[in-house]
Amino acid sequence: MHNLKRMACLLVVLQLASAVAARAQMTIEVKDYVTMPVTGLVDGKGNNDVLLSRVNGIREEPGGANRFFVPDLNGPLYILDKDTKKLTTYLDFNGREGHPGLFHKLFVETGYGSGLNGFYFDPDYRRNGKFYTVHTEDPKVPGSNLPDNANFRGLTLSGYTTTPSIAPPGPTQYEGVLIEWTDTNPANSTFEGTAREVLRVQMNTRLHPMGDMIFNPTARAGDPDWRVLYLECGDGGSGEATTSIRPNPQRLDNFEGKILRIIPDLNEHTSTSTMSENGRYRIPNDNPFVAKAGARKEIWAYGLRNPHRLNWAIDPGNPRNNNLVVNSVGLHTWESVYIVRKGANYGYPLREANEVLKNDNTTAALPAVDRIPVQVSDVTDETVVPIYPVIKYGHVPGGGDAIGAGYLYNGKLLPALKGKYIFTDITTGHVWYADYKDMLAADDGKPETLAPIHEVKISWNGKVYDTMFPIAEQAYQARGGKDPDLPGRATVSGTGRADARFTIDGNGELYIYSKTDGMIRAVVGATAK
Ligand SMILES: [Ca+2]
Ligand SMILES: [Ca+2]
Repeated sequence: MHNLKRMACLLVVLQLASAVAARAQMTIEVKDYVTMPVTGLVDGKGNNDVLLSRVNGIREEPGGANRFFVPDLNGPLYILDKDTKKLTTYLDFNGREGHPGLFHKLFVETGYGSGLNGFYFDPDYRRNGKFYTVHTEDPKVPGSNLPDNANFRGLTLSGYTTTPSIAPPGPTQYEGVLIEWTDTNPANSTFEGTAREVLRVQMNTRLHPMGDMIFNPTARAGDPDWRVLYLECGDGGSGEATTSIRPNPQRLDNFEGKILRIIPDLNEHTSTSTMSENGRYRIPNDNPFVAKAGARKEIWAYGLRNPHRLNWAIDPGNPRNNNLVVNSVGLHTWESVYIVRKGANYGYPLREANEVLKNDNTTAALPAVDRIPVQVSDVTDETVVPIYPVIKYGHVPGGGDAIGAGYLYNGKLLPALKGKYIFTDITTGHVWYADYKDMLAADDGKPETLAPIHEVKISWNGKVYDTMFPIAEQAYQARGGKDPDLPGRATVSGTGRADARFTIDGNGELYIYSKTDGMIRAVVGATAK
């Protein structure tokens, strides 16, 4: 009896302890890492020139070269020496109207994701010097769509040709272009070598272009995923339109609202793939729609609005838990994180997060029979159960307007973040984490189960903040920014965009960058208490 009582007591204590642990406040410490050159305007009035620099991630060069490659959506691709913090312009994509860069039709003016919006190293970069970029072009700008190497003489252009655009149904405005670059001498800070256009995709509007891409970091030579590229294509604004383009994210005959899976190198996986229509890349035979008449064979998953950040969550203890994860920006109601499954339909624009999206773009509860039609060009007689997110948050105070990048932390510096998926809201600058095990548990086919998310505070220069917003605000003002708070449109934050996103280095350590203030900050500490 006495023992039982003591055990009951112990249980209560244990439960209390776990409740306290669950509520422990996570705080990350961030430190200014590098100040990016201003490529916007301190008194900007437009959509994108209000941002001091449109830094769009950090990619660490494979092979221990101690260098970051840092793309700015406005055009420059910098090399950043990790020791000296010196920035060198390696390539510049902005060749518009007297700008010195490569592409006369680069489109950066409007649309938050427009410009140089994709950069990724080939997994075999150390041996082959290859990397991939995506940028947006405006076909209406006069002139050639071939690269202009006048200021990048190391780029050999003999034999360079563009490819026919692959267009979605309906009117189109802009194009996303995927290019493979081969630097014959990766040891220096200049480009010398060749480039090859791989894919050109037209989009209905300037919204939600093609952009982010990633290779499976655990794939090795001989594996089916080795050097196989996952490439996201936003819905081009189609899904929220009230015209005939609205079903495009659901239609399997186009690339909008999809995650694509292709083999850029024509010499790779030749016996287990087929040649693409444009002859510039291959398509793996195990893609889900290769045998579906009228469907694009490149599609891996579909029904997404703006799946603008891809990441691989790697569980060192259990490779079966390794997953491609996508953060997708919602319309007026929900922001979502999805675990990417082969052939999955994430529902947009018939669903937003785990609700119905109605034709008037408001949401409603799911129907009792939760199936949606399969569409190739027209609706087929098949139906499918939509796949639902594992994380969502709302467009409400304390939430945000647009989800940023997220990562399952696998570095060494911040043990408090082990096993946690950390992510931002772009406009409000909120930071949250979810336990990865909760995300896996929520990936159960049940729309109502979601991983709980936990607010993360931010310590910077000796003070603790609830969001990245006041941090970006102080730096923006200090750098001469003329907006009274922060510039940019945002509904929930109300007074501008913190524009905060995470990225990781080669060791999986976190950095947070903000376009508004043009700063990259390193995450140097994390405590939960
Ligand atoms: Ca070089
Ligand atoms: Ca679920």
